[in-house]
Amino acid sequence: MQPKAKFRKDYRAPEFTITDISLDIQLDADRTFVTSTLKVERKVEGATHLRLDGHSFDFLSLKLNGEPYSNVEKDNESLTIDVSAVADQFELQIETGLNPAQNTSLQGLYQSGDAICTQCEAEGFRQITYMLDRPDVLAKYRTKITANKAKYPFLLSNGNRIAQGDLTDGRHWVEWEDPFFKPSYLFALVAGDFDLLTDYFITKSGRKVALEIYVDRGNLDRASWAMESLKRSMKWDEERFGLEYDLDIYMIVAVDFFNMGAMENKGLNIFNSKFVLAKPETATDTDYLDIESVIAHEYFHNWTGNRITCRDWFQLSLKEGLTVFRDQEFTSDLWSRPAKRIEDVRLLRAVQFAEDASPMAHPIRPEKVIEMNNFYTVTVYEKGAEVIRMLHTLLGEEKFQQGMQLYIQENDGKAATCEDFVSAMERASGIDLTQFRRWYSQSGTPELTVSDEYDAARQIYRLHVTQHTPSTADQLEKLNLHIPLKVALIGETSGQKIPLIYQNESINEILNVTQEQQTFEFHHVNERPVPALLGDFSAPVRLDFDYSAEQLIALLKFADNDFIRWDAIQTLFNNELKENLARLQQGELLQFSEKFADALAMLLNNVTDPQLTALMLTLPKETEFAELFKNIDPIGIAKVREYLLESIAAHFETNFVQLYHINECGAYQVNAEDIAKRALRNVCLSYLAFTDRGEELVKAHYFAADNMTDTLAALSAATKAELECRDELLADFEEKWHQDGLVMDKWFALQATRPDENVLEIVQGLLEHRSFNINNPNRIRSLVGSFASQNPKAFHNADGSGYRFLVDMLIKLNESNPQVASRLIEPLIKLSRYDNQRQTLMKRGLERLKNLDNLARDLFEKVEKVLQ
Ligand code: B3K
Ligand code: ZN
Repeated sequence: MQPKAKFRKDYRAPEFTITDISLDIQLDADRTFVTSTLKVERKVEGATHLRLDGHSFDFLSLKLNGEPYSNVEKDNESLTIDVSAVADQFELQIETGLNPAQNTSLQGLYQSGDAICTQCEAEGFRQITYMLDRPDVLAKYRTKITANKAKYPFLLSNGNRIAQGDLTDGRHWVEWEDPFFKPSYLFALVAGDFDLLTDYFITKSGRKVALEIYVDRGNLDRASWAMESLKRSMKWDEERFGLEYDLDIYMIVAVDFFNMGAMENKGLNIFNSKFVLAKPETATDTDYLDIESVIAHEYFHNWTGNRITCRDWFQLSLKEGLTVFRDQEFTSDLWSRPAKRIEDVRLLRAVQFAEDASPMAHPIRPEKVIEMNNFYTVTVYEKGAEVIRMLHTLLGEEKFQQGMQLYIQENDGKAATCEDFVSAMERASGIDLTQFRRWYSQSGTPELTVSDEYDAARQIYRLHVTQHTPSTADQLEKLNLHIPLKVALIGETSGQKIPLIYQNESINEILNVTQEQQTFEFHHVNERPVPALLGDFSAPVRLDFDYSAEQLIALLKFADNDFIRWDAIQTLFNNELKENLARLQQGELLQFSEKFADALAMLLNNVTDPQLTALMLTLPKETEFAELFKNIDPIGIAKVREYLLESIAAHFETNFVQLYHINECGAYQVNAEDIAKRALRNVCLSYLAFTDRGEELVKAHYFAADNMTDTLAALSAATKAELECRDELLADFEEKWHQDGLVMDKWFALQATRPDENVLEIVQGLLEHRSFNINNPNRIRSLVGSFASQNPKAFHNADGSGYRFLVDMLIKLNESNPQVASRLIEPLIKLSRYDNQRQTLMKRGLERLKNLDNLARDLFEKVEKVLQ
């Protein structure tokens, strides 16, 4: 049977609802029994059949109003109960049996190490028991867990602990009650033995909230950063959004086996241990910041996600786009706003733009879904956050916050839609968002083509703006969007910022682009300006303006918007790459242009902001460069990129040495100043690795390091520059850390992205490594995922070996963990971007998958879309 698609337009309110759920869970890794007692209410008069979702368990019994009941029909994914003769309110009792230890899908109830935990979003609850498993059914939960006390001293669920006791047979039980109505996807349960870090937070209204972080035994020294991050998040949400936590307890549990980053279950977050555990020897600066932002993200969901949830899964961006926007703002307020913006834009351009150009293109509010797990995408999340950010730009902070208040007032305790949100913003601000709404229904990356014209005699400057959204796999026709375009004008010779004036009136720096073609006119422009376009990346679009190198250098020198300065150097990098790729393809010699060298020299000779300089000096990754082209030449890009690396290193060796020494830090500390210094120093190291002093310097850096940031920087520099010392360093690292999976993930990822010709062989060998485990998603992502998505040169080897390897892995994962498989397949479904020969080979791989007789719906949805 082929999996069937669901459409947004087919949404119907449920005919029945469930108001109370009482779960009695007899827990054991090999055999768990769940008794679920549901209070059901008929919502639509005359509704005769109640269809409950459920699969992958043994259905043991059903009672209706206390009596065994058999007037039911059961299929592979549901149980339909004939309730035609029953009153409008009734009670169901359902008994199921499960085997968590054998559940490798990591959805529903499963074993992670020695613990047992749940993952229910999006549709995992139905793997535990029969349920109206949809987000618009909100119920109150009471959960009693009984399990062996020695093996599972902690038994956790949502809400407040209301009772507990010991049994005589070595088991104990704990009962939890969650006073808030919630959808089934927010249900959680954890059982295990942990080290526990406790703390508390006093909310702005003076309530004391107990904070608890559960980690594997022996990891207590890695939990404090997460705790501090949580407290900072709680405080920030009170200050910036006026939102206060609502329960008396907030728990976070770190587990090693987890399909994603983390999960915002009410009062009981479950986290991938990668986003909790940190100490200087094991975590990099990036890890520290990532942990803080994921902790914040899940915490922020308590309001945007849990108190107000989604009516249906098509509305996912309602909670995800908004919550990503909130976590981005949190990080920007606490650290460097421009640095955060730049990182986010890099991700958007490299990954989201690529998604728009792929068979998986979809609007932030999808119209059609086969497997919901496939839609937790960069489009729904990051582009979704961009849409919220544009609203913020158009409304300003004050009106935006008024809109938030209204949205919360109207929707608290409900399952809402994206429209509910936009409508609140519209009414609170009085700004017409009719055209803006199209961002929710239209997929694809809009292109803004801009040209200019200067009338020196009349001191008039004009910007001609054209918008065009190319059609996407899911949608041929595109409409004009409302695009906020942030501009500044900078005097080409004076470097002065020119005020924006139209007919003697000051005008806003945000231009409203709404038509296919528009001209914006500026008066009293007394010298030829260089336009700084799309400041702060004010909209998720591709911008095309034909800047000369001189103009880009002027922006680099004079723009006061850091994003614009960074973007100017990006454009210089991009142009340098494009020109050289053309040379390479025509068999000409590669050249390092003087203009480009001038720009870099300017940058290197005026370092005032180490963090920004580090970002500006970072050469875009292969995958970022790839997005400049419709047809990607992976081998050519890798070659030219390496040529640029080497040329920059050779040209500026002295500067890099100098900066490397100036930016040395004392003992390791996680603070903005040191993070910035380390970032700059390690960028310098990455270039210096390609010079004659590389060998000595990198090795010394490695052995002098007192923290993972520096250790990894050295290891990475050695690997990328293929230094002689790299095998010694890699072996040293492996010996030291082979028992620590999270740390080894960094090592696996480096191995998978080695520039060596025989990297695939190495990767295949590592599948047998003592630290590798194919059932752990983190290990798979770092070894197999990094190879397929971060080593394009090897993955796209013309002999097709990279594709064959990935497909072999996917065939295995299709059975054990389809959700992870479906993430891993991404580079393969983007085949239309490559030459015919590669396309043929990629197609062959996809057909192998298609012909499997048990292809999971996750992979089916993607394979089907490509081969169509
Ligand atoms: N809401 C979860 C993601 C669930 C993914 C389900 N496949 C984490 C988050 O976005 O915060
Ligand atoms: Zn989220």
